[in-house]
Order: sequence, then structure tokens, then C-alpha cells
Amino acid sequence: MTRPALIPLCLLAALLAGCGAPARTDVTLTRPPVFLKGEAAPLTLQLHSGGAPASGYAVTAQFSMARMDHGQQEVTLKEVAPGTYTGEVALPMGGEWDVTVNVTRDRDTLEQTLTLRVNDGG
Ligand SMILES: [Cu+2]
Repeated sequence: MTRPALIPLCLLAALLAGCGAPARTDVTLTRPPVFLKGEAAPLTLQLHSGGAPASGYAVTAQFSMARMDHGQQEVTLKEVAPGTYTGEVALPMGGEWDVTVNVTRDRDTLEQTLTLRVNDGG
């Protein structure tokens, strides 16, 4: 007698998929950092959740060079306007960097890694 049990299971699966899913949070790097010899450069990113600015998140970014070992630079960003977070990073050189952005608010967390071309800024 497997058939009667199948229908409720399918309904349950549909319910689980359809409700309680958190709004999608997006990270956009609106101002990527540049390389400034011996100096920190600003970076800015924007967080949106369901299309609206996402406030109140703890945001960090870890930089590591894509094809060279320079260790990892970790930056803590500060919210300066709703959904807009800024920080500063002193990178040892320009080129291709992997950036892992972590955003957390209560139990809502997101980690996103992007590859970024860092230009010489001066
Ligand atoms: Cu390098």
C-alpha cells in the first residue's frame, strides 16, 4: 500500500518549497578597490534583499590573489547608508583578486565569491 502515502508526501514537498524561503540577497560591488602602493583604498558594495536596500548586516570581505600567494586581507565594512557598506583595503599589488563577501544578520547569512580585476590607482 504505497500509493496512499505518496500523495501527502508530494503536498508536503510543495509546501516546503513554496513557503519560508528567505528573500534573495544580492551583493553588488559598486566601487571596487584600486591598488595604491603602501596605502589603503576604499571599496563600496550594496546589498539588496528582494530588490530593496538590505540594512543591518555585518559585512566582511576577504581578498586573496587569484594566482599568487599574498595571504588573505580581511576587511570589515561599515554601513554608511541603507544597504551601502564601505571599507578600506591595502592590497600588495594590482591584478586578479578573488573576493569572498560574507553578509550576516541574525540567521540570515550569505557568502559570495567574485573575481575582480584590481587596477593601479596611482
Ligand atoms: Cu600578486
